[in-house]
Amino acid sequence: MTTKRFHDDDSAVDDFYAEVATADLQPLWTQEGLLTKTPARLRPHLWRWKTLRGLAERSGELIGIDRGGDRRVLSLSHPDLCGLPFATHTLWGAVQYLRPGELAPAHRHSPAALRFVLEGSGVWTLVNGDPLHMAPGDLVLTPSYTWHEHHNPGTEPMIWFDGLDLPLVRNLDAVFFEPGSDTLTEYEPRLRSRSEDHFAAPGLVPVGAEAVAVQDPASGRFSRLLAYRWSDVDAALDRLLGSTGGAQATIRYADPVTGADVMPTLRAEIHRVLAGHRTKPVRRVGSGIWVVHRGSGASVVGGTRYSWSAGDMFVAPSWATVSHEADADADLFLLSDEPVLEAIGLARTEGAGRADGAPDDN
Ligand code: GTQ
Ligand code: FE2
Repeated sequence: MTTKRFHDDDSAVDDFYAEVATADLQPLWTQEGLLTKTPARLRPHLWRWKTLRGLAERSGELIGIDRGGDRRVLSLSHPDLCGLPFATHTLWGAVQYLRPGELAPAHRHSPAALRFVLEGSGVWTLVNGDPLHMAPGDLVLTPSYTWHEHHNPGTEPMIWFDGLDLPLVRNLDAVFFEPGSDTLTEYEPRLRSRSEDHFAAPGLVPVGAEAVAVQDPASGRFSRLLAYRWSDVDAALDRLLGSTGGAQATIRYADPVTGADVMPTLRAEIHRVLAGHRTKPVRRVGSGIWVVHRGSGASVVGGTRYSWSAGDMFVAPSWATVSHEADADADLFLLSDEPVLEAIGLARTEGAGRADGAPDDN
C-alpha cells in the first residue's frame, strides 16, 4: 500500500502533494469525513433470518468444520466496512452451524465471545472444561482467553449467534490465538454447569475457596456466571412487566457478584416489547447488533424503517436513533460495545428516560 496522493490544479501545490505522499504524510486539510459533526461511520443494515439460515445450512452440507479457525461460521459483513468480515468497527456478529455428531475443537483467544442460541438443541460448549448446555434463547459466555469447544452429540443441527469484540481487539492489535490439544475432552453432559451451581441462585453468592476455583480468579473481569437460561430471562421479563404495568421492559445480563457487564468490552441486553407498543426513540454513542429472538414488528433506525421477525439481525450504528414497534409480542437481544465507551468517558445517551427519574446525562 502506498500513501494516498492528493491533486491540485495549481502545479506548485500539486508538486507539494506528490512530495508529501512520497514522504508518507497526509495533509489534514484534504481529509474529509474524519472530524465529523457526529458519529458517521456506518449506516444501519439488516440481515434476514431466511438468508442466514439457508446459507448456514448449506455451509453445513458443503464445508467441513476443520477449515480456517475450526469453526463453521458466516460473519455479518457490513457493506460500509469495505469487505471486512465485521458487523461494526467494534463488533463481530455471526451465525455458527454445528451438525449432529460434530465437534468444533478447543482453542482460546484474546477476543471475548458470547453465544445466543437461535435454533436446535443438544449442544454443549465447554468453557475451561465446564460444560454449558445450549438451548434456544440461552446466552453462553466464552470470555477472553478461556478455552472453549463446541460439541453436538445430539440428533439435530444447531445454529447460534456469535458476538465477539474481535474488530475492536484487532484494531487495538491485541489478537492472540492458541489452538487446543488434540485429545478429546471428556465431560459430563449435565444440563447445569458448574458456573450455574455456584452463581445462578438469585442474590446468593458463595463464600470461600470453592467459589473462586470455578474459573481463573485472576481475571475477575468477566461474569462468573457463564450461562443465562432463557426460562429465567423470560420469567424475569414477565415479572418486571407485571410489576411495572408497562408495555416494554429491558434486562441487562450482568455478573451476579458485581453487577458489571458480562464482559469488559461487551454489553448484552434483552428488550421485550408488547404487541401494539412503540418504544421511545433512543440514540447512544457506540454500535450495536440487534437479534430478534421472538415476535415480529419493525424498527426505525436512523430514519429508515426495517420490518423484522424472529432470527433477523440488524446493526444500529453509533448515534442513530432507534425505536421499535411490535406487531406480536417481541423479544430482541442486543449486543453492544457500550462498556468500552463508558470506560473511556465517551458514553452518551439521548432519549432514554431513566428509571430513577433523573434527567438523561448527555
Ligand atoms: O466459536 O470459537 O464466530 O473463535 C468467531 C471466532 C466463533 C468460536 C466465531 C471464534 C468462534
Ligand atoms: Fe473461539
